[in-house]
Amino acid sequence: MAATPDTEAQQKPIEHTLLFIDGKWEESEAGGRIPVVNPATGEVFVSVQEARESDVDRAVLAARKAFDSGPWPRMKPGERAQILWRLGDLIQRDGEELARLTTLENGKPYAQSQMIDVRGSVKAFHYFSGWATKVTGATIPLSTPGDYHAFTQREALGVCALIVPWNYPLSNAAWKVGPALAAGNTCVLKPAEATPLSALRLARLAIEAGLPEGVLNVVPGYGPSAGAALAEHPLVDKVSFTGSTQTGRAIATASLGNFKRVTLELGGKSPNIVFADADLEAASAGAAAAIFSNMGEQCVAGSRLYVEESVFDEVVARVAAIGASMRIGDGFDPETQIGPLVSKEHLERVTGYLRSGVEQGATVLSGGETVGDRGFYLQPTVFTDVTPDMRIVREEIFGPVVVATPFREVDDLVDVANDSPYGLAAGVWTQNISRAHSMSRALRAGVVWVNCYGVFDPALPFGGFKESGWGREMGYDVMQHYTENKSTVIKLG
Ligand code: TXE
Repeated sequence: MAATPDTEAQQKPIEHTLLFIDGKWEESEAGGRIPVVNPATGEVFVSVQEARESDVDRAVLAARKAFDSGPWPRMKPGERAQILWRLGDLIQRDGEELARLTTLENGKPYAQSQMIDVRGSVKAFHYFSGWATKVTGATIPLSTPGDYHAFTQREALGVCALIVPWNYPLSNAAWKVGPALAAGNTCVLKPAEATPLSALRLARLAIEAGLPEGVLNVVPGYGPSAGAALAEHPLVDKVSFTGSTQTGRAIATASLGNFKRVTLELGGKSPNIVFADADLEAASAGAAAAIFSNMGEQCVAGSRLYVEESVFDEVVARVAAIGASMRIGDGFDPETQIGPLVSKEHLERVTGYLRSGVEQGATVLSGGETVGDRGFYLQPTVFTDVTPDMRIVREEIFGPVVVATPFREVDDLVDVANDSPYGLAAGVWTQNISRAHSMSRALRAGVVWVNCYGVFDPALPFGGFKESGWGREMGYDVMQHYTENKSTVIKLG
């Protein structure tokens, strides 16, 4: 494991640790604090104010006021577009600081914080800035007797509660804040308790970009208190959530009180399928990246690897070798390829899966051990000799752990690949174009990547089939989830 580099990045002060409500930095009413742990060291390096129910209430009231009587929903779409574009520019300007905060709170390699989290957020705000001026309705020819002019228009929903997880703390926020604001909504963003810092920094940039007060509020807090208070709040019109399927279910239930609009981006157990005719070097590298990048803490992780029997040993050996060669270490060490898992609890959850795999008879082909005695490091791990009933095959592990299975018949393979309560993503590696299309059709997943994996774009709809969620993020699809469709009928003559 790489040595921990100097602690300059840790020692620079953290500027924003208060709640952001109604355009102001506020103390929590109950005075609670959330300790923020650096996953690379296991040490608390700062604490932020903890929002409880009364703070969430203040934030929702601010967002309500900003929606009901503030300038934002009434502003010309072009002006909203300019502010969102500027916010994207400011994220780019402060990219180094945002990447530092992301690596400090999440642990991922700094270069990945820059390339994926920060750049992804810039792209999201720039892209959604464009939608502010392009959400339109239609004119509808009626067959009703009489003469009418009928048309639809898409209107903002109101107050959106945006509840995000810790694996991509900044870009997950951007994926929600961007479209919500482009449509003219106001928001309350609740970052995950482990990763509040980049979201608070985003709030500061929002003021600088010219967002009116109350339009974006940021309330770090715990799920069962602050998160649940948002999901239940009668003045919230919509919840957009990314996180576990279990919490998604709780949010859907809690939101029923006033029938909030709900979109959910939940877990996955995505199949990644390698046919013998694939470019095996590219497929093996792609399969390794699909599960080991971001420490496997990705909803789309290619966590079930299916390889055609004739090339199984070769591909799996290559994936294991890539995993074994990855440099594990502190995310601030430029040589690090795989950082720590996000928290002690999460490391324990993942190692619990490793134990269950061994107990249920699977073979650890490579990895399988924690690393070092400080921080939350785990080796990239490949399991073979797995059976479909094992917990490591059925449940989302959310760590750098892949289960590999050989296949012979394509029909059986499709059944096995689809045999999951999840349906978020899938990968297919083949040079046969007809097979690529037929697999894409047969796989029950929100996105199918062929000869690539994990390709995201703000223009590309993203979301899950089955228990992987409700609705879509990105693209025009998401704009529909942040607007209501209103029909107007005018009698003529
Ligand atoms: O998730 P939670 P956790 C999966 C992954 C991981 C597991 C648990 O398998 O191992 O979830 O992680 C807020 N009402 N994913 O416990 O609980 C919480 O504060 C309202 C997949 O961290 O789903 C945080 O902001 N909100 C995933 C957010 O929900 C509540 C990303 C996510 O936390 C709440 C993360 C409640 N009752 C984990 N309880 C993905 N799809 O990418 C918690 N929260």
